[in-house]
Amino acid sequence: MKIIFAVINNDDAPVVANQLTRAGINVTKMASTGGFLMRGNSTFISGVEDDQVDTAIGIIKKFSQRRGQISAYQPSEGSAPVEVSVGGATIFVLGVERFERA
Ligand code: 2BA
Repeated sequence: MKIIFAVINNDDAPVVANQLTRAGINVTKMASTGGFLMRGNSTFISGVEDDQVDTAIGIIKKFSQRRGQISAYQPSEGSAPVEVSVGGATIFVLGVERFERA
């Protein structure tokens, strides 16, 4: 079994959650904030069997769009705001030592 963490744009989160659920993949959505832009995003946690990992990642990639967003971060005082490319999704896959439902 694996656990997938996926950081997803809030605008994509509803459709990604819906598509994962339709594919029989359980998911928990948590409200999160990106450390660079300090804007809200969504972190999905999904515990899946090994043979579901590629399906889950495929769905996340398919429904997560890459977007340009203006960053308030200024490398030096007075420098102009810069546009950064955000997403589609930042995905981590970790092994699960033990899983139980109580
Ligand atoms: P943020 O930290 O708000 O980052 C938003 C976007 O800003 C990033 O998009 C990237 O294009 C840019 N960015 C981030 N740090 C930067 C820096 N030090 N200098 C210049 N540009 C920078 P993504 O890479 O697509 O990341 C989207 C969101 O995914 C991030 O939001 C963060 O919440 C999460 N994330 C990305 N990489 C991560 C990692 N290695 N570990 C944990 N979370 C991560």
